[in-house]
Amino acid sequence: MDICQPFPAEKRFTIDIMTTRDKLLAYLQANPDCWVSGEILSRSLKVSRAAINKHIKKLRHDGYIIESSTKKGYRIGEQHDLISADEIRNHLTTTIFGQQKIFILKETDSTNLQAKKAAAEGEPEGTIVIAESQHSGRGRKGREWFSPSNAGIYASIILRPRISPAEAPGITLMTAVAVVESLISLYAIPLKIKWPNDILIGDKKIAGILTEISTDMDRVDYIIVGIGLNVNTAVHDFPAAIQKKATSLYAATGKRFSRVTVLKTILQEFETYYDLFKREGFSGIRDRWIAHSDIIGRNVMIRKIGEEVEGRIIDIDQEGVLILQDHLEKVHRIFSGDLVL
Ligand code: BT5
Repeated sequence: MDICQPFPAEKRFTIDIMTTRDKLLAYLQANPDCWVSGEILSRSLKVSRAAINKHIKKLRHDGYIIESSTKKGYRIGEQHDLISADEIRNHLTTTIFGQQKIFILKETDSTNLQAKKAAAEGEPEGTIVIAESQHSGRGRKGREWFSPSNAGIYASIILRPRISPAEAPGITLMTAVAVVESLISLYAIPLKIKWPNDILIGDKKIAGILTEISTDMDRVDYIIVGIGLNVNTAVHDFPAAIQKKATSLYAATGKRFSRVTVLKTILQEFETYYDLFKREGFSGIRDRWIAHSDIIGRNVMIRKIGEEVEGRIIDIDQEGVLILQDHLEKVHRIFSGDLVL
């Protein structure tokens, strides 16, 4: 079909909080690859043709490819999944995360670096920096995070919790629970947390978390939580070095997903678990973390700088410290490191 007739606005958009821009985009996306006349759009959305024109220009500026024809109207191509602040806020029921400033960058070095700058300039808790792509996306210890455009979620959140620096690693564990529960609730995908900051499908990594902390005397000034999640990346697009150990929602299921939907769900879950963490510390989420991590009772090796410890994980304590028993029955408290199963 060539020319499409969208449904009347009142039938399709019963919720008032959608902006004209959201509705316009939803109209076009609901009719991919077919023409929607400017007149119908203006009538349905109850705005002037000039207003439609203005919004189309803004959408194009944001990166949407929208064709126009004087005779037929407007047409958007399929597979548009751009992240915008309006779409994130649409129907979002959080009170902080997603409700403060959302910086959307087409390309940046690292959203964690940009969020740090914003935090140092005084941006409040809940501020988010998101990038379509990162050319210096970072993992822990200076490792790289592969961040191609239009495929993944690269987001950094500013937190200003009243906790001591020693409690900060619990934020990574809490974030992992929030990300895993978001994806399970949306798509019922079997995921596991690999201590401390990886999320896996089978033995392949789908997401990583980078938590960075800035202290002021013995208190936390701010924490940046960076989340990298592979959504629509195809296996052959991963660099050779990680092709065998990385995956995405698309690679795991064969389906493409809306990054905005995933991100919104993560923000909702993040807020729930962050509130719980602030009230009860890690002990409030410990049971869930254990259920998602499948690590207690397993034999592992923990690599730290200049040191390796081998043994069985016998517990994770109320503060989120791993308890490992080596073959001499010596008990080690593990605060950080890389885990090898
Ligand atoms: C992490 O580090 O897993 C933390 C990744 C955090 C990325 C986010 S994106 C938004 C924010 N801004 C940033 O600059 N960073 C954060 P680590 O545990 O050190 O794991 C890094 C290792 O994961 C690399 O050495 C690769 O082996 C692997 N890797 C890199 N890119 C990957 C990807 N896209 N998917 C899966 N594995 C990847």
